[in-house]
Amino acid sequence: ERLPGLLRAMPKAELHIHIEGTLEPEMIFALAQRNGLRLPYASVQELRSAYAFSNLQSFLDVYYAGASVLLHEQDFYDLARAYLARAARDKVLHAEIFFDPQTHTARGVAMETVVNGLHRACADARTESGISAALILCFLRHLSEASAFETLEQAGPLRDRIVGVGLDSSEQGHPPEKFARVFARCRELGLRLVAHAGEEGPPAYIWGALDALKVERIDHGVQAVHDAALMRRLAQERIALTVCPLSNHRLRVFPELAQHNLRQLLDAGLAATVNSDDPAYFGGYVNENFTQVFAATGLTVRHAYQLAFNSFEASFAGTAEKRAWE
Ligand code: ES4
Ligand code: ZN
Repeated sequence: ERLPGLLRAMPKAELHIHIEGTLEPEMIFALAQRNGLRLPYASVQELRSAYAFSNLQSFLDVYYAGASVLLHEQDFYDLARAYLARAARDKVLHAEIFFDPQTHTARGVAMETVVNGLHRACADARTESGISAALILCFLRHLSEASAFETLEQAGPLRDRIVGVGLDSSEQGHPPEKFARVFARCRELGLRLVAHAGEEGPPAYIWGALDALKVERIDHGVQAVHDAALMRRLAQERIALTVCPLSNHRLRVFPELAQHNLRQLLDAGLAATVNSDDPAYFGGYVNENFTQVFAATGLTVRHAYQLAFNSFEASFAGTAEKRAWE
């Protein structure tokens, strides 16, 4: 079968990747040692065995605990360099990287420590391997509107190092409307807007992300298939969905990968893309997401081409970069 080879060799953009979700167990142990921290796990294998999730929240608890080994600018730099090197091997030409500043500032790590480390990694990776990368600041939706505004304030001096903002963490019970005023302010600042919606939450949260937050892309969005009017709107406006098949499988959104609805989304004319979300926790980087979802659901070469095209079209790269990829 030549399809897996095509999927791996195909140029692509990755638009849904949490940098804290690329923290491999080995790096958690290495950073804990470097920073003089004690972990509640005796070994890499013991830590990995905690990666058996039943839903989004059961994952987030482990993910935030893992991120607590990140303290210094060099830690964020090393993390992002490792991801970008790994992504380049998967033929990722462009990556838009989410980061969660509130999980770090809550531990006393300064906003500029986080952003400067990540930004320097993006700049060096660009010079050394040609991969382009941009940073998207995500607000944690389980925290308050006031905390999001405070976070935006802290990022003010670093505005030029961020392409946009997103919304992540526990979805259920935290509808997009909670952050309408924060996103309106971000829009005034010229930031690009995305939000996680319809991962576990209902189609109403996707409507809310579009209408209350005015986002340009929906992260996940797989629950849209339960609302025909929403499907028509997403197709008509070419609102991209950044779909993460292995994440959806590991978090039991689809108990079997063969049940994944990526094909249904594409065949309805939606601008779906394939991404890795938190690859250190979900068992694979972007090419693994492509090869496994294609094998499980019978997608074709035409779908592969469409997904790669969608990823570049939906990216926030400049028009000069987009021309260079044609
Ligand atoms: C996340 Cl899979 C997922 N969903 C929501 N928020 C997140 N943060 C990191 N991974
Ligand atoms: Zn995500």
